[in-house]
Amino acid sequence: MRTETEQTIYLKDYAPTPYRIVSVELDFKILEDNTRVRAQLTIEPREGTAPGTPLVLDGDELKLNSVALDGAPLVLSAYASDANSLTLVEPPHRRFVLETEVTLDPAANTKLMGLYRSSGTWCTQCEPEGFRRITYYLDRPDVLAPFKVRMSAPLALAPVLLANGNLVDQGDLGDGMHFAVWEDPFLKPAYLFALVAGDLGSISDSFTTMSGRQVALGIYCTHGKESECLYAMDSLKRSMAWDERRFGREYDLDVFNIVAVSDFNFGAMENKGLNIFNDKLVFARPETATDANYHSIERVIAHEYFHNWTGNRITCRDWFQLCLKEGLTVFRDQEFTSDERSRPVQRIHDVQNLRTSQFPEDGGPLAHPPRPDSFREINNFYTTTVYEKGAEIVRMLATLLGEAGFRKAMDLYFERHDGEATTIEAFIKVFEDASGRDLSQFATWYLQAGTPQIGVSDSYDAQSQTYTLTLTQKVDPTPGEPTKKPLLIPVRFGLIGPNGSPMGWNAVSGGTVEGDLILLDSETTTISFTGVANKPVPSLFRGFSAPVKVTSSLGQEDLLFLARHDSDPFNRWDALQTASTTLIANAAQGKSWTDGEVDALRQALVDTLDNPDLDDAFKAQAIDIPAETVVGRHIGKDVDPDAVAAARKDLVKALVGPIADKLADLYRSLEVTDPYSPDAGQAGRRSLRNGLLSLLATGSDLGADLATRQYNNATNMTDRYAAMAISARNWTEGAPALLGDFRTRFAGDPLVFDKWLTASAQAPDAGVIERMRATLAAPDFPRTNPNRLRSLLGSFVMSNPVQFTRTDGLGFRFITEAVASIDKVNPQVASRILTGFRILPTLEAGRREAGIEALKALREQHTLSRNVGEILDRILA
Ligand code: 0A1
Ligand code: ZN
Repeated sequence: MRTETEQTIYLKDYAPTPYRIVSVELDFKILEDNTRVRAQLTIEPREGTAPGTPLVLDGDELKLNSVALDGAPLVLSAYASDANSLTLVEPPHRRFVLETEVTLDPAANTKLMGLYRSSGTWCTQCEPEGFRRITYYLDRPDVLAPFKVRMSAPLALAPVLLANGNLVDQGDLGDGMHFAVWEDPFLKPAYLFALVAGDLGSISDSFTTMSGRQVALGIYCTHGKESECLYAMDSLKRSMAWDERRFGREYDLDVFNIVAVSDFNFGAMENKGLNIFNDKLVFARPETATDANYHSIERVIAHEYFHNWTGNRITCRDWFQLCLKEGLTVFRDQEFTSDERSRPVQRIHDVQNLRTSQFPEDGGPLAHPPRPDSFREINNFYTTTVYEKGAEIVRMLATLLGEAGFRKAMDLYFERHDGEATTIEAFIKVFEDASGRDLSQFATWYLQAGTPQIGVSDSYDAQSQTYTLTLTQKVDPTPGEPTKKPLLIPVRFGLIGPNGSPMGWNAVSGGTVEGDLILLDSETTTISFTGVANKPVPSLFRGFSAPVKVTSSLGQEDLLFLARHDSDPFNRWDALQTASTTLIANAAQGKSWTDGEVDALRQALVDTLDNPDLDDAFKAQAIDIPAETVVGRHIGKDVDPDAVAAARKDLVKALVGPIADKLADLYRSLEVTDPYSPDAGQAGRRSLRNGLLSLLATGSDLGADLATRQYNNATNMTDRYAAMAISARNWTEGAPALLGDFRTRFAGDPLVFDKWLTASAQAPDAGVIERMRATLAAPDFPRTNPNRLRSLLGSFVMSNPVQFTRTDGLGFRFITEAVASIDKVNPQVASRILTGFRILPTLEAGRREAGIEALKALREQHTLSRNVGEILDRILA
């Protein structure tokens, strides 16, 4: 295979740069055809740097026009330059000013890193290593400097000129050109640099901070979309208020701007004072956005805003520490949504997400620790492990320290590290110092990959009224880590008596129990509880207190007992999930369920639906039968996705059959007649109604018609999309017509087109690949837009296991061929789609071989980017 470069970067090689950048002045001349960037970097050697040490600045695909030192052009022998670096052979041993000029072609930048154009708007993406595509620089997060940015552009093309910080000057330059100067007083790494120039509409608002300062808020977008930004603005103001309340964090500039763009590699970016967003995470109106879209907008607006403290004011020393800002910020956005909406419902949502994406990553060829110690391409490490497992680790710290202890530690973190680029070690140290606890064993969570598997066994001695619980922990080997250390695992728990109420105990021996927490710190922990009057049912890992898999000793009967009686809503939900996952997994492996098992599960579902004390959103989650991919993961190896799909369908039929009319009545009764609102109450009602529709479509004859009717009568996108997607996933007779109508009805709206692409890619019928090929080959398919590509191809690999893993290899080859062509345009998007192949080791041999063959062909037949090359090698290793 030929890839760009094969170099591996190691954390152990970290060393500070020999020079520091004291200040940065940038001048952008933006013209229709190209952009000229002049940089004035004031630089000085760090203490201890030997005279004559070369200064090596990073570049990436740059074209150098000129270079000068302290105002005088540099002679050729004083520097060396190519597209990827600029080296001053022997810089002065004192403070000096380096001036460079480069010319960029933003319109040709399809990688969407650095300065590029999206629908005519000039915008930037610099995290993690995009700034080096704008100018030669020490492009790493531990180089912090104040930035002043001057930009000029044609007024007609770019009346709006934005950058980080505060606007300090602007004016007309004649000849149709104008300029603006922005200054950011806060020291920042280059990855937080941003600039936007374009013809944009906007909405504005303001926020008064807790110390009484006024902050001007703006959201910029394509003209005509302004009213679709109002929910994002509302979310922003709520985020600002919440961060003051929960963490005492106040915003620090006079301006906070957000810009929505159509071409973006991720969800959004936290550039200081100028967040840039994928427009799908800003625009919302009821007719085109679903409740889930509103929920994501609220969450991501909050996430990027919260980065101002956890990421910007305190940043990462190097990219191995990415989890320092991302895990913590995801934890913060999860907490925000929990406080704004329903805590149990949000927790279930987050755990579902962890189980469907992080667990498969952690148990497959792409497993890596939240803080990795080597990489070839850092862009491949913006993973669910760094983000979501990272958040779980912070949540465990919060659990261990308690609410007040956690807040005290966070206060210390902000106080101690404000203005610094720091590390996971320093973060842990703060928690140790604030709590007096030794967290050295806990730190292993950051350093070790793999999901711990917890074994549970128990016994009860009636005579001595002693209940004994034995918990074991084990982590399977992951790539490069054959042996594993035991972790410190907090288990929030309770014991439940035969009548369903909580049980107490007199004394505990054999392990560490703090209140309702058991702390596991070794491979096996046996704890005895005395004074337990009856044999209890244990409720373990309440609220999902640790990111582990539990192999429970509980049978179906005990699980359904928990589903009814546990005071912990998470464990009630989880008991139902485990009960149905086990039945489907066993059936897919030839061990069918008994009528009694299905009757009991059905009754538990009905009792949940009938319970007036539970809210609709929770009920919707409770009746959700685990996806095929979740069951496949539970089986773990030699998985036959056809058998799993068939078993899942059979179980839903068996559950729904006798109660189809009751479910249909309930479905009808839940129609929302009030005007649309995205609030949690209304959204919960819709999700329950759509959950029922899904059960009816898979498990009875009633669903297909109900879905068609719902589609036609829908007054909002949530209901219309659900009806179409449910029809497509069950490939009902009406599905092709609904997909056809949807496509024409919303032609011209790219974000709605994404919904069509997603639903189309999930159709389980044998014709799906042919249809996707035709979609991709259409001359007007926007091949360079990440959202379109991810909606079609990402949805297919992640949620259509039956067709993706076909035995004839057609699904695998469809994806590898697409990846090869996308890689030439946008390697980040290509490599992310390729990660879907991490499923291979879990598949039965025929499918696995077909997948490996497709990957080998990709490696042999194409010149691949470093991004794709690394993922490919790790999966094939
Ligand atoms: N820091 C952002 C994520 C992000 C990473 C890379 C990007 O472009 C390649 C864009 C955004 C976040 O956590 O939201
Ligand atoms: Zn983030």
